Amino acid sequence: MADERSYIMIKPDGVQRGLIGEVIKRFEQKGFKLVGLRMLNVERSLAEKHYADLSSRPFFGSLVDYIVSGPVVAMVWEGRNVVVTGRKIIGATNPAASEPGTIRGDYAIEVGRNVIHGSDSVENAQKEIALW
Ligand code: DAT
Ligand code: MG
Repeated sequence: MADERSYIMIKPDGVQRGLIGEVIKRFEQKGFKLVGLRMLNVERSLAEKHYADLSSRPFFGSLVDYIVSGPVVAMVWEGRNVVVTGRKIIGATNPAASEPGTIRGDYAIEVGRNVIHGSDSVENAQKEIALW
């Protein structure tokens, strides 16, 4: 669908390291359209809702601590297959497995500081866009 949308978020480490422009550039140059952008400090309750599926995992507390540790850049990107292609641009969850050329492959080494979030399905994208 040409008007498919994904929720993409630059996490606090990405903002602090000056990677906002680099992330936007990669999505723009691919051909996607930025349709919404907001910089915000995240309430703990919002971070917990965003990652609710992971609430039973041992790293959940530190994941939420990380997301609330500084401002994030919350964005909505639009375009054909943006969810799946956005995940490819971002790279694998653990930067140790992310290919060079992906955002995580180029800019991260630790799973707990992996720079960026991207929706993993069209359904979750709709939920996340509504949430944020
Ligand atoms: P993704 O962000 O690639 O969609 P996910 O939804 O499985 O990955 O997990 C969300 C975030 O949680 C991920 O970006 C980093 C953190 N995380 C995932 N697995 C982890 C682990 N084994 N140890 C520490 N943090 C982890
Ligand atoms: Mg995920």
